[in-house]
Amino acid sequence: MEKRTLLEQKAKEIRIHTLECIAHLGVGHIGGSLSIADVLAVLYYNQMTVDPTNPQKPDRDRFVLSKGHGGPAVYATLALKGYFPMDMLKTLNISNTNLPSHTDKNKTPGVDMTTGSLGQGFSAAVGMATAAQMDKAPYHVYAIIGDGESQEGQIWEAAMFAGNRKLDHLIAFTDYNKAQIDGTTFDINDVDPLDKKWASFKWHVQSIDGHDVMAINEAIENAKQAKGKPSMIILNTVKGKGAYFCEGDPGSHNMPVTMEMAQNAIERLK
Ligand SMILES: Cc1ncc(C[n+]2csc(CCOP(=O)(O)OP(=O)(O)O)c2C)c(N)n1
Ligand SMILES: [Mg+2]
Repeated sequence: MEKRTLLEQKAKEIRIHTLECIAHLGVGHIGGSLSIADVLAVLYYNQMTVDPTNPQKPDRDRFVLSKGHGGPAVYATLALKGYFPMDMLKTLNISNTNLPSHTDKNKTPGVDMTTGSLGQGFSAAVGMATAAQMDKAPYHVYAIIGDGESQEGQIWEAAMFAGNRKLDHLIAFTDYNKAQIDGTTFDINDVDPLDKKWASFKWHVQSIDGHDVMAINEAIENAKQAKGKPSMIILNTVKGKGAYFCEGDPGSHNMPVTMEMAQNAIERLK
């Protein structure tokens, strides 16, 4: 199968299972989960060296979802990869679950960092990349931060440290879906120009269509070639991408989703 077709198919499957598990619960962070489906497909189906049968393998690539509320999309991806049975997706955010709303490394196989308090996961990713550099280890550390999350001061302290330390095994993404919890990022506290900000912190920066799997793949290849600098790939995305009932709507942050809504959305995706 052609690479684009395969990766687009995987992104579609991630969206379908994300919709299903949130609808099974009845409510969830649908908007920020669906906007990262394409980057997750590229990472887990073409770029990352991981072994679902050995999630703690020392030389594996690491992945940190710093915007931890996008957990459902990560769980859909990990289930599809075989880290745990697909049926477990039905336990999203219920009592005593191993799939809490926000990602938790002590609960879910394949999750490398516990996140949810915005800003903190990215600092942990920078720490992991520092360890990789000190150990001369081969692995890369991938992290996704939100555009609303980028309004947190902690992001910029970690960014400054990573740039100064030349952490070139760190490849980060901003899910630039233009919305956070209370509205658009422009209205609340504008993060523009993100590209110039990251470049001034001594990062290699690319800005691409975050829903184009081949553009994402190429950007990661470029990032791996950029020696002596960490990489920021700004993903221009749409919140709720792929769900007709909330696509592009800042109100999609955390909303009720019925089985009927999910089924209708899945029909349109197919
Ligand atoms: C430190 C902290 N402050 C506030 C929150 C509450 N909160 C959860 S999600 C969110 C908005 C995040 O927006 P963004 O990073 O753009 O996420 P996305 O659009 O991808 O859903 C906020 C403010 C939090 N989780 N952590
Ligand atoms: Mg956002």
